[in-house]
Amino acid sequence: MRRGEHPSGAVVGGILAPHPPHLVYASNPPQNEPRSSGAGAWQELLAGYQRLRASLEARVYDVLVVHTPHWKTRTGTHFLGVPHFSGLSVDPIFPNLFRFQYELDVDVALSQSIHDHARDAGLSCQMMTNPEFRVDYGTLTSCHLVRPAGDLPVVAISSVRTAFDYCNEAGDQEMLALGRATRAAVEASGKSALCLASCSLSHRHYTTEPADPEDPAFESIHNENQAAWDRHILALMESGQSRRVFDEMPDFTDQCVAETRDGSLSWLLAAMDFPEVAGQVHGYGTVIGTGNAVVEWDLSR
Ligand code: 2X7
Ligand code: FE2
Repeated sequence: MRRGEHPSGAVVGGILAPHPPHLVYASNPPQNEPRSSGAGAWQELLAGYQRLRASLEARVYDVLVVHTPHWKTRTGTHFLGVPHFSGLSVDPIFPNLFRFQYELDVDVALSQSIHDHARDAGLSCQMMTNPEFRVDYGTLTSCHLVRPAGDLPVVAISSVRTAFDYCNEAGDQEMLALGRATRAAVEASGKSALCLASCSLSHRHYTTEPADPEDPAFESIHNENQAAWDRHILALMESGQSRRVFDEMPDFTDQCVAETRDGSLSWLLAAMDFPEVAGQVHGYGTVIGTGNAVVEWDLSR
């Protein structure tokens, strides 16, 4: 959808929007307390996000809907249900890189409607109505990197534990239902939504850090098996085979110890109704050895 045209009630695009806090750190936004060393790691990913933002400038959307692996809920899927959240988000693993002062507006009406559609489809779900709730860094990082202005409301969706309690296949089936519920609620809302899967691809990572975490000499994929899977998944995305990505997800998740186990990418593919249009890979790179890609599906084409 181009500027000036404004369809009502549609998922107008989808983004694979990985959330390494390192990328926020490297960009030095005023909200983040630590200052980048400027040593220059993660250039491909930073450039990928820049290309994504340039591409999105020509598009119109009302709301970001994000599914995040770092808000893990024990019983059912939860949805932010308070109009505004603010606070300090500190990455528990990388407090040296991410201490981020946030303000987040929530589209509570859409959040509630996705919740209701999901509940009516038989999923266990709940609204998060605690105004003191601390929003997870996956949501904050992906939304910031996609749209640093922070001027649009967000719907944030937690990751339920089904894949961990049962198996990857069961988790992906639940995400299929949640994605369909998301799509139906967006269509009924009259709003145009950009959906974000906040996750990496391959996820095997180094367990030591150099003195300067931004040292580019330290960065490479953990091993060739992981790289081969990432290349394969990206080739499927680029050739419009999103259904096959979903079908192969359980194997990918297992063999890459992937963050996709938390469901974000499976949910996104279902929310987009398995597009056959090519996903545009804006960038691919590693962070502490994990594989990360910025991919955009423009569903208005
Ligand atoms: O949460 C993350 C991640 N998913 C990937 C890389 C580095 C840090 O944090
Ligand atoms: Fe993560």
